[in-house]
Amino acid sequence: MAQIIDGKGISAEIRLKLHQEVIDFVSSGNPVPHLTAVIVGEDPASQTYVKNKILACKEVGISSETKLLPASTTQEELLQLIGQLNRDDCVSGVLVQLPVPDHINERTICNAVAPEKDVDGFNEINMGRLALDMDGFVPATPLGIKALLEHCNIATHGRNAVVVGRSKNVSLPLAILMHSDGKNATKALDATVTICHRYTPPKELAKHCRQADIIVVAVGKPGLITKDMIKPGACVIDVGINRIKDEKTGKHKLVGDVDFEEVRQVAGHISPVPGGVGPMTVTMLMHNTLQAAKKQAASRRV
Ligand code: NAD
Ligand code: L34
Repeated sequence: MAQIIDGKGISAEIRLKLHQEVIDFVSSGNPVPHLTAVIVGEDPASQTYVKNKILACKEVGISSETKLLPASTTQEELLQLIGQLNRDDCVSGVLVQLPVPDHINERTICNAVAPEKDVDGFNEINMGRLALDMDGFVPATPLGIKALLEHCNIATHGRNAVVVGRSKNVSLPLAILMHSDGKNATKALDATVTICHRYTPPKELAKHCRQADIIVVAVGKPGLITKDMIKPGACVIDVGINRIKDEKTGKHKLVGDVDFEEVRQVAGHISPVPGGVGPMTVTMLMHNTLQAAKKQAASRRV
């Protein structure tokens, strides 16, 4: 039976350390780090995720604000707000929760956040820096997955990894972080990485997965990864979040993309949903916000 990776517990440990770091930073005369989250529209999942981020800010001593904008907000209005937040010295980090409504261009919005406040790491500058092994903000979900692997002492150097999904916000930065050189600034994982996506035929997906020592799945399809696709002892990280109706109870529940009950019988490690990658995403956002505040304080001193 696989060891279950306790993302919630590991998050709590990291948050305790971050809290102490924030206390030390502030008691050396620096302003309290501040995160501003922007939500456009009324997506219920976005409300839950941002609520979790605001609660985490309280836990680690970061001040925060959520700007709730109506779905009718124009792209121009959103860009104006981002401009204001970029210029506001009291704001250390800015994030625009995705998705944004269809009439707003997601890329234009991500690129408008100042790179030094881009705690999501979605701006083209930070994505470019990650791709080039340079220091910058790394997106929170990939950073959280790396922290889980490290915390559980999962060997990655020279190992085979499969990333299922090719999204620009999760899978691509994760694949970069997994294959890049551990000796460079991003302290990456040195694995051999295969990326599978919607056009990977199911038989090929199964074949690639069976070769993998580490499988990370970020698709949004419950039950996509089954027991027969797993090399015995492999580490399986489930990023997917799906809200489904439980046939037995009739209630709604959260599941990932991995058939958890089956796969845990063969895997060496497995992360659950909920309580796996989700809390780590929130925790790594706290890490990035503190780093942003520290870098801004240092650049004001010179
Ligand atoms: P996305 O939703 O933008 O895209 C889905 C990806 O899955 C695409 O790249 C597509 O090519 C791939 N795909 C579709 N069908 C496939 C198939 N049959 N086989 C292989 N690949 C297939 O991706 P995303 O934004 O990375 O989100 C993926 C999932 O992860 C969603 O369920 C999302 O809610 C969840 N998510 C969770 C966290 C977290 O912190 N836990 C963070 C971000 C996203
Ligand atoms: N800009 N948009 C921006 N940045 C992000 O980093 C995100 N993401 C994804 C959606 N849009 C974004 C998140 O924050 C997904 N995501 C996220 C954040 C938190 C959780 C899951 C995804 C989370 O807290 N998950 C809990 C369960 C939450 C629930 O009850 O629904 C878990 O245990 O998995």
